[in-house]
Amino acid sequence: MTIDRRAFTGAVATLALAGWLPSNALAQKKLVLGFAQVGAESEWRTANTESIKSAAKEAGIELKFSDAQQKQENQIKAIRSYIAQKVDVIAFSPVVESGWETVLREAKAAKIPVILTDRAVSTKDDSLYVTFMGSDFVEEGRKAGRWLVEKMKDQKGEVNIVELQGTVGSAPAIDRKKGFEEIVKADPKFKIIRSKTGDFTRVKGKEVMEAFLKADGKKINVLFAHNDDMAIGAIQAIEEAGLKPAKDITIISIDGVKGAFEAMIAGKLNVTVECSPLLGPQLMQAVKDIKADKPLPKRIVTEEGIFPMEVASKEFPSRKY
Ligand code: GZL
Repeated sequence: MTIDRRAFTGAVATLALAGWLPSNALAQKKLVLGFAQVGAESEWRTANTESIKSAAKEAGIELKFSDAQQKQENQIKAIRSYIAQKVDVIAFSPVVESGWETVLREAKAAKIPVILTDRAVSTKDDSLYVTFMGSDFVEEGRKAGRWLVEKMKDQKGEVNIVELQGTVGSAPAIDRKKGFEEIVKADPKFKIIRSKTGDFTRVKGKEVMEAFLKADGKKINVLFAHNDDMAIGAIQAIEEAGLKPAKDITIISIDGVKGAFEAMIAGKLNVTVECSPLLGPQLMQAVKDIKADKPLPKRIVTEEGIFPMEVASKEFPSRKY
């Protein structure tokens, strides 16, 4: 026999009001959040997980947490288990944009609200989630492009760019590419000569950069990496090829994790565009607001900056991730 969580809460409230239960009986019922995380692929993801876990503890929310190891089928399985457990709210960071409508309809049918964090899903039916909180990845790509255009404004000849893309089909990979190309395509001297996914990891970032160097070596002027972890892997490949990162090849990346600041301080990375993983507090507030029937905007955008190597030493001590 399964007890419906909401009916149970209503009964407890009635009994408490009638004085038949201690008035704090309801107060003891913790909100339960089921969170299906992408994986642990990068420094960014680790910081994001830490933010969610510590914020849940701070907010007194019971957190059920799963790590999908960057596999969509594992995230879907986790969401289905949260539905079966009748959690109060489900939240997740969709590893890729497509393929979510069926499981989101199951959550809707079970009357469990869903919050998207970090990455978006592609769906025409935005009733399938309450809100999407996270960065504007297109703007992150534009910031990277604008920094490069400014840096290369006096460069007369061609500027050959290689690109390390994030996970194929993921919102950050699609949108960062879109924003970067929107800016650099305005000047024909910028040419993206190679572009391949490094799946947001250091290992694959190094492997793909090794292949780029083997194919185009001396022709490469710029590396645009969709995240710091791939850039850090690529820096190793560039050094092993006998080249100087951030000097022989200008390197632009995104996230703003500690490893990127250390690379900039060491003079091996030129700039990182901030993408904050610290979504935990905002997520917990949204969970509480939903359960208190407070309206939430469909889209909550995180405010972010850009950090060139010249400011890295000054900024590093105050970085939170
Ligand atoms: C961006 C996030 C991306 C990071 C990567 O919000 O989804 O996934 O840029 C992480 O480091 O793996």
